[in-house]
Amino acid sequence: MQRTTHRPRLLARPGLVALAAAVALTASACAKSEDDASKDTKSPAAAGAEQKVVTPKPGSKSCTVDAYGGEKLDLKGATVGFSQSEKEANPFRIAETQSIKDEAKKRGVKLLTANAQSQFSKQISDVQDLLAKGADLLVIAPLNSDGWDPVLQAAAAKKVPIVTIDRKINATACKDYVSFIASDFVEQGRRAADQMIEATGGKGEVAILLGAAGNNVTTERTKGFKERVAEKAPDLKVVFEQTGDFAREKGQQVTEQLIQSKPGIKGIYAENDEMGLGAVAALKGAGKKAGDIKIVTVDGTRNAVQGIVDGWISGVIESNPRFGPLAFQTLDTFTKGEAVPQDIIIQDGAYSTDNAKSEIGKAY
Ligand code: GZL
Repeated sequence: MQRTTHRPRLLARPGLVALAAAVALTASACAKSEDDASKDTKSPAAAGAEQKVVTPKPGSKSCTVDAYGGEKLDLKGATVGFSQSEKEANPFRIAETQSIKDEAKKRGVKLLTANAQSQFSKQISDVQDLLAKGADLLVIAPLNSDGWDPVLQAAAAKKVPIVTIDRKINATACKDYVSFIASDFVEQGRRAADQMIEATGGKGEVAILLGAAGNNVTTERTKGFKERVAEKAPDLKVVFEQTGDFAREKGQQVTEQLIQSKPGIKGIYAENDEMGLGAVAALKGAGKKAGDIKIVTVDGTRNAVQGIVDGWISGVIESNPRFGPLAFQTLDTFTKGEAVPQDIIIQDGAYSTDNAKSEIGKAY
């Protein structure tokens, strides 16, 4: 399966055209060849090509600073606060934070950052702290989808607009936050199912290493996978589901239990690469050979794509964490008074045995 990239569809409304055009520029300007990417002077985490292409969600409403109740301002003179959710042990988080830092630096925007170390209560206090330190705008990568009211009220009281990236918060667009920029996680689950069906021949027992609870990524990646399996491979049965909390160690522990309790398991769908790599470690520890059990994961980290090359992993669906260009383009367009989409869906690539070796330079 070849990696796919799409050209963004331009929309009729001026603000959205400006955003889409700018992002198209960003995407094309950054869609480096592998050689260029290898010469990238940025940190390894952000070295890959920016495969960010944008399709404002079909039917997405737009948001303007007037409708939101904020004030126009010059982004260059503003302070942006970035709240990261999980500890930077996961390459997804490392690349995401690096992308935000790189874009702020490129645009000459003052950036304050905070990392919640995967503790939701800390993320709430982090954001309150960013507001207290004078952030004029906020970019938040939420750990959980619920529990944001205290922050939303505090930001609204100071008229500080919020752009959310990656995971969704259950709140009102263009009132509690301006825009939500993310992958289509249900589609990621569907594409993972396609790869699992191909790897297993569509028959046998498979397990799901679920992501952490309390966020839309886990629910939507699970939904997409199960729907697709039911639709395309009724003889492929999900017989085991347990959370690995998106963590490598937990993914390994759960897989160790899995192969004891389900010795005939044929495939493992890991809802992120870290858990998938934990599963590989468990299989190696149990004396399995590469390919004995088919593993499909989601993210697109370099170690997981290398796992395809080494034969331990069958496929990786990308979840591109490089939100920097899009997040700042959205803030720039919005603070100028132009309309931005309330929902921006990025389009992700995929890796398989067909392209893992040639495209690993785009992994993070
Ligand atoms: C997905 C992101 C997920 C990654 C995991 O956008 O929220 O969180 O897939 C991370 O690696 O833990």
